[in-house]
Amino acid sequence: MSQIVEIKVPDIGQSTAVDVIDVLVKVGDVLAVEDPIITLESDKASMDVPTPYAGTVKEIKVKVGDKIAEGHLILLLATEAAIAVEAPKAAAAVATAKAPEPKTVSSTPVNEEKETEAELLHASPAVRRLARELDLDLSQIKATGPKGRISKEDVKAYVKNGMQAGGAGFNVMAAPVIDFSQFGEIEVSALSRIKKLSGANLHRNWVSIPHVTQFDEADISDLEEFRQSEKQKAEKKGLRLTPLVFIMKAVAASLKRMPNFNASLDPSGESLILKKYIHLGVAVDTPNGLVVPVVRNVDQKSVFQLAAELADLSERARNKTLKPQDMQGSSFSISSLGGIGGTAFTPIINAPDVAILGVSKSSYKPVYVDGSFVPRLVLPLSLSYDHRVIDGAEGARFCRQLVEYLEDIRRLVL
Ligand code: CAO
Repeated sequence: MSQIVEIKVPDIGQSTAVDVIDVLVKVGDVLAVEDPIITLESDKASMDVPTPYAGTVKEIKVKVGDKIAEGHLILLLATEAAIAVEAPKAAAAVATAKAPEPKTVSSTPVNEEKETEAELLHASPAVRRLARELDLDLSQIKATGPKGRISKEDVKAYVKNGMQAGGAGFNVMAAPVIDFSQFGEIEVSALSRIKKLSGANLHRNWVSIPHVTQFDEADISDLEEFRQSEKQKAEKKGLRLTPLVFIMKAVAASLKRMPNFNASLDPSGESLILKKYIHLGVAVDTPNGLVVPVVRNVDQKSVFQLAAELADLSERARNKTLKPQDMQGSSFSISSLGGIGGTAFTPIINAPDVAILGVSKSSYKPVYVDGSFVPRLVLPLSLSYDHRVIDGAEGARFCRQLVEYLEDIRRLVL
């Protein structure tokens, strides 16, 4: 006869709450005793929590991002009374938690070949996940942990050394360690997990890609008039029709005309991989840092569909419910600071894309038309591109193409 048991957080060796960084099981999974069910991460270490019973997962009571401590309910498990074994003692659980074995249960779709190869390497699920998120090959990372394990510090050191950029290390002077409290009162505030991850990616992209940023301006007075005329219709559908969705359509049309911008450089640096799909990464500002969800097949969608998807993705980015798949597969990115302000900026390319469009706030400017200055709404654009792939002239032409579409969106249907 089966019975429902509550699986709670065992003694994890610290009294304060720690982050749930991975939920390794889903409802319906059949578990054996000691199978890891969640990964926790404290300031010092990450650890897997194993199930003390065999059984079938009935209900999961935690999610990634929760902060939990000893005794917190993790999940409900249906067990056969006959096969339920005594829960491991707290100390045993701690021992397991301190030395988690590599495991393969994962909610993240991964390249199976890579994973099998990676399984042979010693690294905790949290370290594997970090490596996956940073798109690093574990086999390239030097392990310095006990028994040849790859630690988080090893991953960080690898990223810092810039070894993944074709072996081109950057030997810069280490930043000095300064005790700022000698100059006045200070407070130390930990960086969020997203900030740390995106920081490592941004750093890699900034140092490994030769960026050029091309600036341009589009007269969007007519577009704005059209947007205002459609705004109410959108509101009735519960949608916000911001300039961004029109910009996305104009970018998609420009990418079709200039496919080199919708591409990735082959890791060998020998060829360009041109993408037949147009998936746009859109940078979203969240309280925890920058995330870049991807809107797929932008060329095939209406501005209303794009507005709905953008609202959904940015909402999920802000309440931390985006899935890894939602942030994969971009072929070009847009970073819009138009809702905030500024006249121009130099966005960092979201590798493996080869270009990113920065959008600043439109404003009325005197524009010389037919012999006199008239007030026109002008939108500033900043296009950063990878100069290994794109020449300066192509960069300027792409901006001009985009401006033409934005200045007369009727061209989008041609
Ligand atoms: N010029 C003038 N006004 C603009 C504008 C522009 N370029 N872009 C947006 N606006 C207006 C919108 O129309 C809206 O006003 P109304 O409500 O009156 O229509 C207001 O500004 C706010 O827009 P928004 O920012 O909420 O919406 P969006 O569709 O433009 O952008 C999103 C959505 C998710 C991209 C945005 O909220 C965001 O997070 N931006 C920040 C991205 C970021 O951090 N980039 C930096 C990355 S590099 O470190």
